[in-house]
Amino acid sequence: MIINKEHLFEDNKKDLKSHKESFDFLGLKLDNEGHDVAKIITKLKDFQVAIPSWALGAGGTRFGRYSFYGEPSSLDQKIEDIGIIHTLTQTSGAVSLHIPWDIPEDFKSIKELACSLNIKFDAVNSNTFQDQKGAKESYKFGSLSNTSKAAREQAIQHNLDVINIGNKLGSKSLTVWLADGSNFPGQSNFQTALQHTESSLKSIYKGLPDDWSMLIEYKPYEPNFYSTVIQDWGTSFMLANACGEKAYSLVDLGHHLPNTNIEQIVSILMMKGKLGGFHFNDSKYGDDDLTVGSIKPYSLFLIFNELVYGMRNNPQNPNLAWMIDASHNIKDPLEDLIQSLESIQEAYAKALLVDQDALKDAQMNHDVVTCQEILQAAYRTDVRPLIEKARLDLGGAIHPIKAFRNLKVRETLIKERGKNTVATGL
Ligand SMILES: [Mn+2]
Repeated sequence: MIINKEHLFEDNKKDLKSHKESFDFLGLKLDNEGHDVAKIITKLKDFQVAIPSWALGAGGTRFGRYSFYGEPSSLDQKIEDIGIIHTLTQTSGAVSLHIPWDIPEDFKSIKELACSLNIKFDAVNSNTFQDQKGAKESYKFGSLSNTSKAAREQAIQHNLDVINIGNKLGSKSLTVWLADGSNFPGQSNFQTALQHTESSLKSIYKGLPDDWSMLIEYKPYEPNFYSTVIQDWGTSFMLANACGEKAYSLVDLGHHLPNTNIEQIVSILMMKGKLGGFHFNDSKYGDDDLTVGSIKPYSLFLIFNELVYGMRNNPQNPNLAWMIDASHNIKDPLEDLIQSLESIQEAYAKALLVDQDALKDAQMNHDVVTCQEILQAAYRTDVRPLIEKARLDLGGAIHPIKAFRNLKVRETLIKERGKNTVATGL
């Protein structure tokens, strides 16, 4: 399904008047406060978040999975789904492929399809957390860290194959997330496991094209419940430094123990020029993979405040690869992604409103109350009219969820694909 632009234009008409009124009101207020509204809107328009190829179908837990009707059953259909979200939101102009779940059969045609929908190929993701059909070696006891040289070599080769696939599509980065670790004390030698991991990552790094980067993700626990080899940002940072200047840390919001100060991690990594990518989701307890901004929107804002600070003040840090890494167990996956995109844009827009100079002054004067006032004044601003304006200017929907329903997207997908399709890899 491809959204008919004329139908979308017609649908927007219903909300045009109220949008304009709220935008004019907010625009005037921000203008009076000294903000450059046009510049903020340009920044919002430029902000694109990749959708992972595994997020278009219903997710599940180890207890079960409830499928969603009309799910995409091929890579083509997944890219079409991202095209639908991008047409409505104008902020998801990239796909992040998971290999081997989504290896293109025909590179040329998949590139043409993505191009026709204005979708770029972002980071490619390797998978050494499960055994693949016909694989000689098992990852049951680790991949890049395995005590078996043959298993390590198989995992290294897989990552090199993923780079090769990404290269044919125009990707420029490889994301490595390792499930390696141990379930019981004494099972694994911490030092040997880390040494093996470092040397395996260096072998992959050697195969990286010059204009590529390697993003190293960390996670404290799960699937292993006693130790994880790359458990935290410090370990990821250490490995990125050991590999070289094209290797970076990747922060996934859900990959932290409760109450970790993620904004501080973001800030320090950017100061060191080593924050390469970002995975958005939200959580209450662990790696819950919930809709972005659904549980802790203020934390998300504080993280964006540091990201904006870093983007302004840390030229040593590269442009970030942004991606939503969530799982949709009970919602329509496309509606869930639209909600996540909206939350990301909201947090970004609010962070752009923080008066960094005034904050610095207040910090210098040890005026703690004013510091909080400055942050919360930005956070409490309802920035939705700015996001609507950015979308509308680009031809998107004023209210993407409403448009999704008014244009009967899910009904059409079910009609086209049937009820019982299942997205690959889930
Ligand atoms: Mn992730």
